[in-house]
Amino acid sequence: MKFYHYVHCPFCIRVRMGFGLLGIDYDSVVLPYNDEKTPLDLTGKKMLPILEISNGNVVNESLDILKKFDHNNLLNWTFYERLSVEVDLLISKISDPVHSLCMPYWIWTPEFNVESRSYFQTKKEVKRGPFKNIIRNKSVHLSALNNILTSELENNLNSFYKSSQLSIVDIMIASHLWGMYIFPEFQFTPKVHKYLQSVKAQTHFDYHQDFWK
Ligand SMILES: N[C@@H](CCC(=O)N[C@@H](CS)C(=O)NCC(=O)O)C(=O)O
Repeated sequence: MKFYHYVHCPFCIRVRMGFGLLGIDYDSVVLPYNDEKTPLDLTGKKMLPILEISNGNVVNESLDILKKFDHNNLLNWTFYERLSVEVDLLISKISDPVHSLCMPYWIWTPEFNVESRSYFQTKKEVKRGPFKNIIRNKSVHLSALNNILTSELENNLNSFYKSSQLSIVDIMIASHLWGMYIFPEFQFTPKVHKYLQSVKAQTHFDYHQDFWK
């Protein structure tokens, strides 16, 4: 199976974490962000992650990919279904400041080259404004994020989110938060850091796995 992904993309990280937990092997293909042809040829959409199971058999939604392989319900999908409204809202509240803060830094990691960096920046600045202004206003995004983490995540951690066992919900939360490890002036609280590191350990996640190839 070929797994097409972007290293920084939280939805792609979701699948990497899920596959790690489920013990699913795949060929990792990191696409340059400016490669429009490969995803369009595979699915008709410029959106990753994409899993190509066999020729013509492709899946292109992170949760659909994982559901397809979680035959023993190790990720506890019913738990997510029960909490989906609050979890989706939490993810959207987390993802907004995280994306704003991390995008200007993601582009300097080895995943990007001159062309893909410029493509990414131009595309994202349409929605969010110039990256340099985002960083100038970083305190707004940092306090929004800290607020959510303290008031809506930390107090709901019972080892994992509202549970003593890891579920797909934790993979969704951790994959969205992971980007903040790249942000120079930010530190997770010890409790949230410990939580993220437990998710990492259980899912055998290695953010940098494709950088050293
Ligand atoms: N609902 C999708 C969302 C995937 C998604 O938003 N992917 C982004 C990267 S984080 C993407 O491919 N964007 C392409 C672009 O903006 O050019 C999923 O869960 O897989």
